[in-house]
Amino acid sequence: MDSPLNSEIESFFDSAPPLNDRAAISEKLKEFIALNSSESGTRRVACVTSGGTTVPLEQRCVRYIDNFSSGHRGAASTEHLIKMGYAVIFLYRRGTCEPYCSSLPDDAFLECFEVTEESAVQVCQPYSEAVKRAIRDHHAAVAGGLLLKLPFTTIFEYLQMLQMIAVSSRSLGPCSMFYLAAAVSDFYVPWKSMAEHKIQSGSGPLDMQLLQVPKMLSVLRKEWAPMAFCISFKLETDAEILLEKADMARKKYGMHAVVANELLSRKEQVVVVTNNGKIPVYRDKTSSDSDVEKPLTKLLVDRHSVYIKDSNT
Ligand code: PAZ
Repeated sequence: MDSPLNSEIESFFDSAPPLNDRAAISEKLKEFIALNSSESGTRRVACVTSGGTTVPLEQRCVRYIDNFSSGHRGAASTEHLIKMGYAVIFLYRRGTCEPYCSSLPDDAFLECFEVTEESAVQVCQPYSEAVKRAIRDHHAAVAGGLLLKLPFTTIFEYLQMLQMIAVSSRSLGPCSMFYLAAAVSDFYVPWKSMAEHKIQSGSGPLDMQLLQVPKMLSVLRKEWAPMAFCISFKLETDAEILLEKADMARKKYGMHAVVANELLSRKEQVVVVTNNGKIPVYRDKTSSDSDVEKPLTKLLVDRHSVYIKDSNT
């Protein structure tokens, strides 16, 4: 690793605070990958990233930079991928949407429950079917070894965990998919130059320089998981530049597809940008409980099938 980009990446990882539970995460990954690989046939495994990373401004963090991502895209896509036979490593921002929770009520958690005359706890009637279904589907996916949930908060945790997942899933070869829907911070404060204690407000305006987070997509493609099928997402607020930026990212980072979406319409339509065309994908508006993630994941799974077939010939 001696290019300027690689030395930026090295210095990002060198300066990152070590992951608290690295050994436990590594063990979980090892078990999950082993469970889904067998001599009779490896299951396809997708790493779905979801939600936004934070950028701490202080080591004993009181303040941080955040972004809008709700994690809905990642959570819904995970459910569809599992339905289509994938095992999913769900790398998600703590506190954002999780798979099988989207049909649960938005009401405060405690409003869904009541205490019976016999002092048992039960789910209030209007919610009971949705809660039962969510619990059943979630527990079946986890117990069946089809869903591994790994939470992150900061950009440091996210990138370290992504690297661990990519390197651990190398043995899956082309059966591995990266579906990178998380909104990843573009700028950060290096840990070593970060204030340890809460920044004081008495000394006038805050003057702080943020470094650019090195782009890890090309290193993911070339070094961490060179055989994996990789899909990244591109979000813009200006529809005029969206498709061009998505295509630039596809070429620059060697992605197999880039999903282009615009902030306000992202739940209704996206465009999948590939080397042989731009394919618009729409939510089925005739059904109120449909989502755009269903046709999107179907299309990408079909592309992944072709990729696996081509890799094996
Ligand atoms: O998490 P969400 O459902 O609210 O939004 C999904 C999304 C817009 C974060 C995702 O589709 C996406 O574009 N992620 C990459 C964002 C980026 O360009 O960094």
